[in-house]
Amino acid sequence: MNNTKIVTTFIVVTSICLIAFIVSSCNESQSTISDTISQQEFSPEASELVVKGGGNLVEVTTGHDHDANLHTFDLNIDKVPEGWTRFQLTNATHADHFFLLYEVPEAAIDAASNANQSVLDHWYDTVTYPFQTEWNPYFEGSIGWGTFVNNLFGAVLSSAPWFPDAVIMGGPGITAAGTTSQTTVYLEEGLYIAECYVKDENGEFHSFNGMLAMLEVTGETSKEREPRATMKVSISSQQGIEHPESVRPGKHTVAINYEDQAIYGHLVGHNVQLVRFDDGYDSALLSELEAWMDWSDPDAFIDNSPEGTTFLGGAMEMTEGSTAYYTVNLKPGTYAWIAEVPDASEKNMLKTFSVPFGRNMK
Ligand SMILES: [Cu+2]
Repeated sequence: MNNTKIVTTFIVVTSICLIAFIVSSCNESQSTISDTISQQEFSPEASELVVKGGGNLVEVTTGHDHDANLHTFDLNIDKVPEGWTRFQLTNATHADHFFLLYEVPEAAIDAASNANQSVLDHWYDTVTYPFQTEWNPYFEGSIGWGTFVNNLFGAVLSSAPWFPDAVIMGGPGITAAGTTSQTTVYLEEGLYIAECYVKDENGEFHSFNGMLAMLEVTGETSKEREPRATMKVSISSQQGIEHPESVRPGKHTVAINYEDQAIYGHLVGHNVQLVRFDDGYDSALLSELEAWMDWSDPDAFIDNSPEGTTFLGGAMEMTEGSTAYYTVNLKPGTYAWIAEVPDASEKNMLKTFSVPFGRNMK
C-alpha cells in the first residue's frame, strides 16, 4: 500500500470517528440514560470467552453517557510490555463497536508536544474533528462524494501531515451490543491510538463522540506467547476471504492473515469480521448486511447491524503480511466471514458457512 493510499484510508477513518465527538446531540433511538446494558442482556454464546490470567491482556469495556452523548472505551491498563497483546472487548452498550488500533508516528508525538497537548487530544483536534467537519455536509446532502474527499484530504493533510504514517494494527472487530470478543496482535514499543467509527443516527462517528483511547507499549518484553491457531482465514484484494468450509463447534483460535491490503471506494482497507445469523439467512438478509458494512453510505454503519445478525468480533484492518489471532466459541448455527468494504460479495468477501451439531465433520 503506498503512502497516498494509507493517508487516504486513515484520514477518512480517523476523521470520521473524531468528528462524531464534537457534533453531539443524542438521538431518540440511542441508548437511554442508564446506558450500560444489564448482565442478562449479554449473549452467553459470545461471552464465553474465558481468559486465563497472566500475559498481556488489555480489557476494554465500552460505555455510553446519554446526557453528554459520549461513547467511551474504558481500558483496565494504559501500559503493556512489547509483544503479543490480547484485547478483550466487552461491549456493554446498546450499539455495535470495534477497536481499531493505529501506531502513532513520531511526528505526531512531536506535533502534540509542540502544541502543548496530549497525543490523544492532538489526534482528536487534527484528525477526528476535521474528519467529522468535512463529513457533515456530505451526510446532509449538500456536497457530493468527490467534494467531500477533496475537502477531507485538504483538511487532514494540513492539520495532521503525519497521518499517512499512522500504521493500522488490527484490533478487535465489530462486536455486537451485549457481547465480548477477543483478538490478539503483536505490538512493538510505541504509542497506539484506538478508535471506533460506527456512526450515530445523526451521522456522527463514535470516535468524534469520545470513542478514542491511547495505549503505551513499553520496551519491556511480554511473556505472552504467540497463540496457536485451530483455524486459518486469509484475506486478499484478489481472492477475497478464504476460509475452511467445515468448522467444528467449540472454542477456536483463528489466525487471520492479511495477504495484502488495498484501498476501496470507501477510502479504507479490508478487514475480517465474523457475523452470526440468529435465525438463518436468505438473500435479502445478506444484501441488507452487505449494505450496512459501508461507512461511507450516510444510511449505513449506524448503531447496530441488521436485525437477525450479530457481530462476534474479528480483526480490524492490518498491513500486508500481518496476522491477528481471533478467539471465538462457535456454537452450531450459520455464520459469515465478511469484510467491511462496499459490495463485499462481489469481492468474494462475504462468505457464509455453518457449524454443525456434534462432531460429524466432513
Ligand atoms: Cu463504536
